[in-house]
Amino acid sequence: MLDLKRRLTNKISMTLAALLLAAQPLVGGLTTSALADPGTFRIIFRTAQHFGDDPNAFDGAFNYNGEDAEFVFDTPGALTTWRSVLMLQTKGVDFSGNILKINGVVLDDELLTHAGDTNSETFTQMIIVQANVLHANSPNTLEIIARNENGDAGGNLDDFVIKRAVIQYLLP
Ligand SMILES: [Ca+2]
Ligand SMILES: [Ca+2]
Ligand SMILES: [Ca+2]
Repeated sequence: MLDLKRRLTNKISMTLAALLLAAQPLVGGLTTSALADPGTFRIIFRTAQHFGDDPNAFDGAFNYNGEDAEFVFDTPGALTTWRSVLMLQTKGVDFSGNILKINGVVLDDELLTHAGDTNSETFTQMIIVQANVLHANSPNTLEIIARNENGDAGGNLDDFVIKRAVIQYLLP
């Protein structure tokens, strides 16, 4: 168990390191060096959250939110005129129309489908958050909404789990 925890921690560290490298093209084209732009991150939540319409879809193993939930997080001093990156670990996403919003704005990137509810695969996804979405001086909200196969509310909603949510953003 400890070993698993350590491996997960290593995985996250590696993801962050890879992301720092990957973030450089985001600020490419500036005359100043991308390396001079500091960044930081916030953990939005770290306890696995279940969204959907079937409380027993994962044997009740995760915190069940029903159709949707909203999470509040701060990004103090964020350079909000730049894009940021939301990282999510997901499980059981098999419909493509689920919705992610930050501060009421629907994110361009959607949750990627990768495996059904009975598959134990966990998938790490990086999502670009558009510029001018984050708040530097007041709390942000991340809203996660489960949708059915047609991308609508009601009926058989996709049941899925988000195990962690982390946002990485630039500082001035
Ligand atoms: Ca709810
Ligand atoms: Ca369902
Ligand atoms: Ca599902």
